[in-house]
Amino acid sequence: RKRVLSGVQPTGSIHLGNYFGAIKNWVDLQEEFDAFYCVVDLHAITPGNHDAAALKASTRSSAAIYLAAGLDPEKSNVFVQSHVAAHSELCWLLNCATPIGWLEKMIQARSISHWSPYDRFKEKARKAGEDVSVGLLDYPVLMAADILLYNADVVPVGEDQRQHLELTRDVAARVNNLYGGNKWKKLGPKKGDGARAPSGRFRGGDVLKVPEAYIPKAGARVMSLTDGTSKMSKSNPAEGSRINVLDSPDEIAKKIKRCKTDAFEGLEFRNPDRPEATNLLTMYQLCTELSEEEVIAACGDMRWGDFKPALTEAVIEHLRPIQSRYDEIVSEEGYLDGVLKRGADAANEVAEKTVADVRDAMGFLPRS
Ligand code: AQP
Repeated sequence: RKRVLSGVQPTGSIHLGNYFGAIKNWVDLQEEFDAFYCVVDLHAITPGNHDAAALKASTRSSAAIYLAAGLDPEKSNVFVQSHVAAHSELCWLLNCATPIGWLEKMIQARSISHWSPYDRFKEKARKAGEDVSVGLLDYPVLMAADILLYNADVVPVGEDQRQHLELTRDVAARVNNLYGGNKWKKLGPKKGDGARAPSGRFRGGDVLKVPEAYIPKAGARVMSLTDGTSKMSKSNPAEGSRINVLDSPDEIAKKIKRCKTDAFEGLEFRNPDRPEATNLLTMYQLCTELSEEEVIAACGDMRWGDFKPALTEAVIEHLRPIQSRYDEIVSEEGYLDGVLKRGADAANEVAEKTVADVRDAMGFLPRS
């Protein structure tokens, strides 16, 4: 089976964007793939000034939301990134094989609108001021390590992450070029052209599998409630800009009541002058699982005053079963920890093997 790997950063509450854009798709992918889904806590500390207690709470609650949203521990390995030490170790090994210019080029290449790594870096760097951390520049290498450790075939990330996958490929190819010649590879009975090793193995071979830059059909994009042109985000200081998966019905109602709309008649998708209309209709469509035509048939003639309660109801109803599963998961003593332990054990087994191969190829003395 092909393997899929993905994760969300525990940098706050998981919102409808993370859920519809990522987690909900993972649930479908677990049927088809050997699935590894982690809470990427090591990525969450790149701002350099995180709150330790909040990180812990957010890591647990993110993992519980993964399960509540439908990830099945019998089908998916759900784990916390920092529980698999190989992520940090491989990141360091890759750091030393990655030219710094590759990272600088990534953040300078202004591309794909506000989803680009450039803007992510600039925005976060601006907030951090002079204290901007090395980790913020380096996180694409950590992401490369995440992917390469598991030989992932599929990495379900948004278009914004395409550059990261390309960097991952480049770094893997460079490690293979630099150190592949040191790897002893079994070539079977047929004679290869490498030097014969004592055990009958031959020199040469790839240390890391270069992943295909395959990005499956992107999940839905959910935009901010207060600005239909910027994405819904955990780090937006305005709480009213997002709906969290764990928001109470009252909070959801309040946020939708106050969300930005426009002064046009009727409701429509994709009018470039009406980003909020597109976003709120999309949210309605995602929550009701209706087609676009059905949404327009039901709501096209509505005024905002009628649509907002309908949207509120749809969001609350969609989230209700997830929230009640969440409550069960967190109240069952030891359940979540058990799932995360089994997930980390399975992840460690794969990741340790990869990092051991890299260590060996790079010339580290094996521990006896
Ligand atoms: N608004 C969104 N719409 C659709 N998908 C989204 N994702 C994030 N926001 C939206 C997807 O969620 C996954 C995990 O995201 P992440 O936690 O790694 O970081 P992010 O993309 O930067 O998400 P946030 O919520 O905006 O976090 P902060 O504010 O901490 O940077 C990814 O697959 C992403 O595409």
